[in-house]
Amino acid sequence: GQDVPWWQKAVGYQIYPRSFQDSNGDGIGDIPGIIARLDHLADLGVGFVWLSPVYASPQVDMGYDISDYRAIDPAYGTLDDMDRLIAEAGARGIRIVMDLVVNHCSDRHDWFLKAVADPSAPEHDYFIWRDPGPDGGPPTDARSVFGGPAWTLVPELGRYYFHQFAPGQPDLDWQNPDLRAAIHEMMNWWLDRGIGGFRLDVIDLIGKDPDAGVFAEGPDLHPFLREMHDAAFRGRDTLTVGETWSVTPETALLYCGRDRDELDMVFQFEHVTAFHHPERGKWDPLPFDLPVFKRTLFRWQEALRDDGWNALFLSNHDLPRQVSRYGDDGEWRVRSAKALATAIHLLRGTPFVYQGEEIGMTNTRFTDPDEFRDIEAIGHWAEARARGEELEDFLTGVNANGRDNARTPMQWSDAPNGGFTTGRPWIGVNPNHAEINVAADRADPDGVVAHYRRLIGLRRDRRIVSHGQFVAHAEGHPQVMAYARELDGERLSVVVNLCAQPVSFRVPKGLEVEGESLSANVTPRTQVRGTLDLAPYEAFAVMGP
Ligand code: TEU
Ligand code: CA
Repeated sequence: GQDVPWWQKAVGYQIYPRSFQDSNGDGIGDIPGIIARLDHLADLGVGFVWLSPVYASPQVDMGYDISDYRAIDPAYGTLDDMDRLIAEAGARGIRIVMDLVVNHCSDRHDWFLKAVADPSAPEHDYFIWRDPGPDGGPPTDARSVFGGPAWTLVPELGRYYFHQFAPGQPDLDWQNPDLRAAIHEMMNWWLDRGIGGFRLDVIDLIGKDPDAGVFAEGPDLHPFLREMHDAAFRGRDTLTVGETWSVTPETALLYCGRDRDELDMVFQFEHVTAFHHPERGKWDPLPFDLPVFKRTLFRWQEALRDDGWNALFLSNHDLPRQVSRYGDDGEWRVRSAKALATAIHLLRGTPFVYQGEEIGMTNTRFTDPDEFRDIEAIGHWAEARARGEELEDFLTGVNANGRDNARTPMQWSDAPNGGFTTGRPWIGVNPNHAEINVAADRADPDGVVAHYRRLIGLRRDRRIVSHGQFVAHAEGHPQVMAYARELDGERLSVVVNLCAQPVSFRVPKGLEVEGESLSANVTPRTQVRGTLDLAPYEAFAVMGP
């Protein structure tokens, strides 16, 4: 079809390497394990992988603390394994987009070791150092995302360094042009190796001014992104997607507008944070509210209607399993997993599938802090306990929104540990792996995988799915998400009942269509008009003139 970037017709698949497939029995997923599972991705039809970090790392934050940007962590494999993954994936038409964490590195990175050993070393100024505050304590009251202060003292220097995240993740000082040049050089080193692009971790933070208390979307952010584009992306057929928790529909085009020469897409999180308590955040989840959910997604469809491009997702390695958070992980698990996929995959933008989402994997249940592996939960439990909070209250939040829910091992079969490892897994496998696993789901022609494969195929093959204009409908309807896509006189009408009750849905005029059933999770329909009796979690799409 018309010359559009490859990633506007492709679906991404996020792999969290530690939990995807172990190949050597040490209980930790690895790159040879990923290579062994590429046929699963090829069968799904995804066009690229977003690979969470596999670089050398002490694993304080599961690889989001990089100690050598040009080395693969031995637990995951070698650079040869990485080259093999790029080649094997490429042979299946799948690009490898790597996670790049450059807002901070690890405190075990050579740069930081030199910075501490010798204040006059050039690497010292790759980081943000400040003298103690007037009381001898941290320079400001900034807090770490993982609990505790965002400043840590290096006694031998008598100075504090800034870390938005763990003390093991010192922020890099992007004000330093030598640091920026070193990052750009490393990015080109990877791009020259044949990767398909980057997912840029918390990239909205690199323009920070900690003295002014400005952390996200600082004054230098866009100049730095334009410089990065010129230094590493210009002229390459890559995909760049920024993780930007602070972005809004009003600021999105500053990142991904066609004439901005910065990034191709950004991950926004308004449909996630809409259900976080305003004060207590994710640890005190608000009940799902469909009109709020729809209003957010529809607002983003409008905002990027003529420029920019949406990244569409409900799950990732930081988020709870979507069928538990937004669907029904009990009686209607399979059908609601398909309904959520239909709702997201037929919007305008590039959908991302998180490993396990394609078989309707669910949250797990934590009963003891010893089961936590995520530094964020560990850090926030320490603060909650210090505040005298009860464990069961904190566990409610962890079981609803804790990041470890997404990090339990991929469930491949009903073998021990779900076929993920023959060893002792680094994190507990969800007990429901005996029923919920790839082998079982694939055996069902009506399984969740089959539904995802079809949706992914529609994006690849039907221009109305990839490029049709979005039209919102029934925005206020409390149970049904309905919208249309329109292109060249054709309409694709999408209707999704996102609740466990039957619903009688009066079709708005602008949504009416008669024609071909493109997708259905109950019975195929060819008509959208009048009043429809929708079954619980029934979802379908009909295309016609
Ligand atoms: O996440 C950014 C981030 O801040 C999230 O951890 C989020 O704020 C948190 O889950 C509370 O909702 C990115 C990575 O995706 C995450 O895995 C890393 O831990 C973090 O940055 C630091 O690199
Ligand atoms: Ca392993």
